[in-house]
Formats: sequence, C-alpha cells, structure tokens
Amino acid sequence: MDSRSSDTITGPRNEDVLPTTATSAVKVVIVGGFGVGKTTMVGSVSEIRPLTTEETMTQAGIGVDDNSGVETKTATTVAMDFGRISISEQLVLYLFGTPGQERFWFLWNGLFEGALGAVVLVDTRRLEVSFDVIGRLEERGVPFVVAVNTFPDAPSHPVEALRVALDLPDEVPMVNCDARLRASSRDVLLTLMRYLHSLALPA
Ligand SMILES: Nc1nc2c(ncn2[C@@H]2O[C@H](COP(=O)(O)OP(=O)(O)OP(=O)(O)O)[C@@H](O)[C@H]2O)c(=O)[nH]1
Ligand SMILES: [Mg+2]
Repeated sequence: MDSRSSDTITGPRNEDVLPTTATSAVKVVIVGGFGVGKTTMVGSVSEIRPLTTEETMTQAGIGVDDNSGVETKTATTVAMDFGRISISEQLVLYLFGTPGQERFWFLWNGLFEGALGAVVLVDTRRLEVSFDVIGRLEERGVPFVVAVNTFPDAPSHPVEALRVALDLPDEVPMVNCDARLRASSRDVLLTLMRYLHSLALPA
C-alpha cells in the first residue's frame, strides 16, 4: 500500500490553514469539455495541495471517450478537483473542477450547489465541446467567464470571432490564458470576481 506517513505525522502545512483574516468565501466551478485543462488550472492556482480524482485512461475508453486533439493525455478526472486561493486578505475562493467527459456530467448537479460563478475553459481546437457546457450554465443561470486556454498548436482566433462562434452575449467576459501558469489562472479568477461584482451592482 502506498504509505503517506509523512503527511499524517506533520499534519497540515502552514499554507493549508485558512488565513484568520478571511471573512468571505466564494465557491467557483471550473468547467469545460474533455481535456481543456481544468485540473491543470485548479492545480496551478491553488495555494493548498489540490485534491484531484484523476484515473488512468485505459483502452476501455477507446470508442467511448473522444480524445481527438488530446491523444497524449493519460489521466482524466472522474469526480472533481478541489483547490483554494485567497484573492485578498478577506476573500477566499474555493475551486471545484468538474469532470470533462460527458459520461460523468451527472456529477455536475452536486458540484454546482451554491456556486456563485463559473470559469468555462475552451480549447480552440475543439470548440464544439464548449457548446453543451455553456448551454448547461445558461440553463442553470450561473454567471460565467470564458477563458481560452492556449495550446501551442491551437488555431488562434480573434476573441470577437470566438464570441460569435460560441454565441456569447457581449457582457460575458472572454480572456486568453495559460492554465499551467499561476498568474494567468489567477487573472481569469479575478476577471470572474470583477464580473460577479458588476452583476451585483444596482443597474
Ligand atoms: N500547452 C498547454 N498544455 C496544457 C495547458 N493546460 C493543460 N495542458 C495539458 O493538457 C492536458 C489536459 O489537461 P487536464 O488539466 O488534465 O484537462 P482536464 O480538463 O482536467 O481534463 P478532464 O478532466 O479529462 O476533462 C494535460 O496534459 C496538460 O498538461 C495549457 O494551457 N497549455
Ligand atoms: Mg480534469
């Protein structure tokens, strides 16, 4: 059995402890199609060691899971990712990454409970997987921002062209990002926070 004794003896690390100054917590979900970088984003931005539920992809998924564009991917999220980031001394975000594969989408119901907003990660090589994701958010009335994750061989489209292709209303913010980079992922979350703030202001 894999022994994690060093974890249990030392207990929580300093960065695992919630700052005593924190007064508000916001739940945010990171959604998107298969392999767009959700687990990567939660992992890059989280200040605590992220909880992941990745399982090795096996041959059994061939013909069931569409891995075109991400053929080198070896693991996939089967339940959720969880992480935390302090945006300021007072505000803490709890991040929940969803599974990307449609056969696990029934888990979204629980994961969306109490979520104030969402980040939709998009891969321009496989834009079509984002349509259903955005449709489901719109159905639930969850405000979201769209973050275009930059893969090296992905076609680069102007943001406005993507907005049209995704049929997004003008007010929904769109940003480019690299989910592997903490600063870039943090910027996406700040964009979401500013958007949620603007929606909360009186019209
Ligand atoms: N070049 C590049 N690669 C990335 C980026 N984000 C993620 N990747 C890679 O893309 C692959 C898929 O990333 P994941 O984070 O597992 O994607 P996911 O959306 O969680 O996937 P599922 O949970 O299976 O839906 C991994 O091999 C990452 O290293 C990025 O911004 N740029
Ligand atoms: Mg994942």
